[in-house]
Amino acid sequence: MSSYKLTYFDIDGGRAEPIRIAFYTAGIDFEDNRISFAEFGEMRSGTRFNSVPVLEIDGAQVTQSNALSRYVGKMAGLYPADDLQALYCDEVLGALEDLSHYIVRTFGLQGKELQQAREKLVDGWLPIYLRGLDELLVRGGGEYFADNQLTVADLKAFVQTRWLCAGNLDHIPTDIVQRVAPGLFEHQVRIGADPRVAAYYATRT
Ligand SMILES: N[C@@H](CCC(=O)N[C@@H](CS)C(=O)NCC(=O)O)C(=O)O
Repeated sequence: MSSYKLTYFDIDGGRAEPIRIAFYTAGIDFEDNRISFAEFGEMRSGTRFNSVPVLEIDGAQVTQSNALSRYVGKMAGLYPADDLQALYCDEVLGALEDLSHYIVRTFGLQGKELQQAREKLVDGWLPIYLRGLDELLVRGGGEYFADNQLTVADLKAFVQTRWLCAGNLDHIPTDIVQRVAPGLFEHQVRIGADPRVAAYYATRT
């Protein structure tokens, strides 16, 4: 049995969250190494791409959150065996990653500059991605993005839309998902209530 150590920020969200939920669902023990931003600063240059999450498998570092979600997702039964359904799942993972990049680009901005950058997102990339994801959900049958069952694509969408709704991002209205992509908002509520996801969060309280 391999040993797993997942290093990421000490937040219940972000790029590592679907990986954590997938490990939990698979019933696989892993070291959930939660670090502070200061600790990340100290270890940053020791990571392969100066970023987290990093998964150490028997001591060897592997990076790239979507690849890690797929890897652990397969062990958890949260990744489609069918190639077309896997493609659908990957499309969602990739789109969500692109959307993260647009949002993260506004980090570090202050005052008017931040407001303008965020308003531009609200009028531009955010509705484009939210509507697109809503359409992909319809393609999947309305409940899940792929495979007619919970996959890591649902987990990543849940984590990201919950973040958008949480009110932590100044100048991004907390009702944007509900307003622009109602199906995606309902999906967030449904995935949060999934017994596997709810059981994971019960361990966090
Ligand atoms: N493509 C990478 C992106 C990783 C990434 O950008 N991680 C952020 C945290 S969520 C990070 O470590 N940023 C540090 C930095 O940019 O200095 C992945 O999906 O894992």
